[in-house]
Amino acid sequence: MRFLSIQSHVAYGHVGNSAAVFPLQRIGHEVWPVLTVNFSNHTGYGAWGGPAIPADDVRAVVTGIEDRGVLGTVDGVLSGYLGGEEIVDVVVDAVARVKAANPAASFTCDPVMGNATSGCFVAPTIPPLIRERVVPVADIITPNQFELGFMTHTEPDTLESTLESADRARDLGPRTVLVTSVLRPDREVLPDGSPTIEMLAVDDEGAWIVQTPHLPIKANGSGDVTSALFTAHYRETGSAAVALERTASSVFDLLQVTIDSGERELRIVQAQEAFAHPRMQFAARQV
Ligand code: PXL
Repeated sequence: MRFLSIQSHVAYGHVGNSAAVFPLQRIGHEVWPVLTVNFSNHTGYGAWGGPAIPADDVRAVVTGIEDRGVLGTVDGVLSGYLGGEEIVDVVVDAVARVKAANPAASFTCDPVMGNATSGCFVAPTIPPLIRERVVPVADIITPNQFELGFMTHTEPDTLESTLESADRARDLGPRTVLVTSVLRPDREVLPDGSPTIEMLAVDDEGAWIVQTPHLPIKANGSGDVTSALFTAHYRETGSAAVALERTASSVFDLLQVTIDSGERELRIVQAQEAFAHPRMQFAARQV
């Protein structure tokens, strides 16, 4: 498949396209990265060099691709962290242009706003724009539990309330919702005492959940890899359950490789086998 991926680029480390592109390529997909920022490193360091790309320049890249006559061959558009309000328009416009050329193309929006630990870490103007302008034109959204709550004005915590919030999110437009980090108050503890975390996928066919050990790592970019892999596997197989299992398997092993390395940045290259041949060590259960 071919993906048009409108996301950040960082020279050092792995977030945005610098996290999502290689895993997609490693599992056999063509990716056309459209860069929204060209930073030295992710913003989690508190300081960085390099420019945000002006919205008109980002748009010009999409127009240039359109002028080659190839937009209709795009199977999926991906978006992630939106650095500014003007980028929202560029993404929405790019999706409209791709869909005009190929109505079967999908749009996956990772509605990056923040998380339960850090709260909202994007400009306060961004979340309402995501909710009102971007999510309604998305086919697939990949919020964490915090973002799901913001989007739906709910406070998902139990399995039941998270499923309900996912349905509210589907009322906004997208047919498929992947909730990337479900931390239920009554989540299971594994026999060895380790905590668990879950991912939940809901589409027209039903809802599935997959549980993995909750690894002690906060890695910027892991959500970007998750959203990209889920989209690719989901589009390829049409099965939310299979996409969930493959994605959980790959991302868990990526995080484990990263922890074992002692490095701060995701070990995207070193973990490539986990993308190419996921071990499928976690089974999805229908809920
Ligand atoms: O992972 C999302 C992301 C995207 N782009 C930039 C970031 C981050 C997260 O830190 O800093 C520039």
